[in-house]
Amino acid sequence: MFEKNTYVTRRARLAQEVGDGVLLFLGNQLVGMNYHDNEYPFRQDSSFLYFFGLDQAGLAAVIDIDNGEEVVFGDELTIDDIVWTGTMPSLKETARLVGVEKTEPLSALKKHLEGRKVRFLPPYRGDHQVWLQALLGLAPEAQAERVDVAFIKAVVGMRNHKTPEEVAAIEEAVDISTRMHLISYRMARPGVHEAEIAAAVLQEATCRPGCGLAFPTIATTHGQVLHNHGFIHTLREGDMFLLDAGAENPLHYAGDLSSSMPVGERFTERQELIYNLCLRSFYAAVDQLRPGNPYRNAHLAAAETIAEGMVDLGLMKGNPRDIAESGAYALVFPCGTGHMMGLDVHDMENLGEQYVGYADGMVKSKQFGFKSLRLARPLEPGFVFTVEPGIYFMPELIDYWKAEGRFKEFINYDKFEAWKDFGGLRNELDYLITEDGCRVLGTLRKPMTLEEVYSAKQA
Ligand SMILES: [Mn+2]
Repeated sequence: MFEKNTYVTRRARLAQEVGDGVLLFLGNQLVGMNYHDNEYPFRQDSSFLYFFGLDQAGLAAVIDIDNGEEVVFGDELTIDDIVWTGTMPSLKETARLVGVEKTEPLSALKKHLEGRKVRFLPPYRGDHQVWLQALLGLAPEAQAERVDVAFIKAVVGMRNHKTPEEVAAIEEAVDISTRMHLISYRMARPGVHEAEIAAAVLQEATCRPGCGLAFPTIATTHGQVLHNHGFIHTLREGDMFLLDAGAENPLHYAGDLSSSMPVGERFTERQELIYNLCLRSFYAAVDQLRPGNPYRNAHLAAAETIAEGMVDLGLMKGNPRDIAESGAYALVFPCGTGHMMGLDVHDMENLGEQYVGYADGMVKSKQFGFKSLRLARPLEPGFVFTVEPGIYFMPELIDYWKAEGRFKEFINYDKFEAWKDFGGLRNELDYLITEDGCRVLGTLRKPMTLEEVYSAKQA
């Protein structure tokens, strides 16, 4: 964990910003995979980590603003527990490390909340919904509309601005992530299984104490399928391989990178062409990264660059800016250019994209393509996010739009027929907004140019 003062200061600021009531934090619990005691790896709730730093299961906490009190609720180990877990520091001792003097058994939490103005964050796990029901008498379906917007906004306002110690933690995660990717460049060869590369990437993340994956790895020769977790294919000469993988550092800050590479020694001519177009769209987005400029402009710059390339290839027609603004670009780029990143790889997505990635008064589009833009708001110093435009030829989507005649003023559907077997690719890096611009995170360079890709394969 960070120094005690980090957590004390964060809680004090949160209490001041919300103003009154009792702020309730439910820590995560162990969850059974196929029976109770065969558990998924434990991952603490990120807001709980941010404000209380305690990385163990079965805790809750309150910041009682009205009474000026902070309490961590949890049960001390009994001798029955110790037989299985060994001796652990007491909750009292660990709570003190984050500046909380008062601990109580979990059973005391309900009484603490009775008759009080309780503010809570959106639950994203079934057991939290059941727990909230037991604590507050609110049925799960009634909880979404009772979440506390002032509480959410205060948490988002703080967590969206990374401090130097958080940036250092993220850079540690990004460096591990880069090492994971460098392995994939060396491994992607004809005859290798996707699963072998996924396993090697996992090994690189988990061989460091306290580290792990920040999200399930994508390691695929079918990059056009955006979230492809199957690992069922064998790499063949002529394929492209896409890796989207990232590590968590021991404090659970994330890195998130993507790489695209040829399986053989070099891309084909057509693959090189699309790779370079994707790279140009990447740097067109990066050119827009500075305080005050909405990230939506970075997305539009990437979309316009891709549209230009599509026009040059005869796949699209018209003015690239119009293709970008109309949403027609989404045929080959159906997702957003990037997302906030921090303790969660999609930072605070559980609190609501509207609050995290959009400023007050900005409305998130419902249109295909734009609706997947998780980050659009004007950028501020301390924001950390990804940049990951991609180009994807998805036969199902091409056929679907073609049948509808969607955007036929911009799209030469007949030309697309020859590209349906192309696949998809992207690169992804992580950026920090500084006082006067931006900087890429991490001290190691991930291959980006064709020359770098080819030499990483030889390394
Ligand atoms: Mn990402």
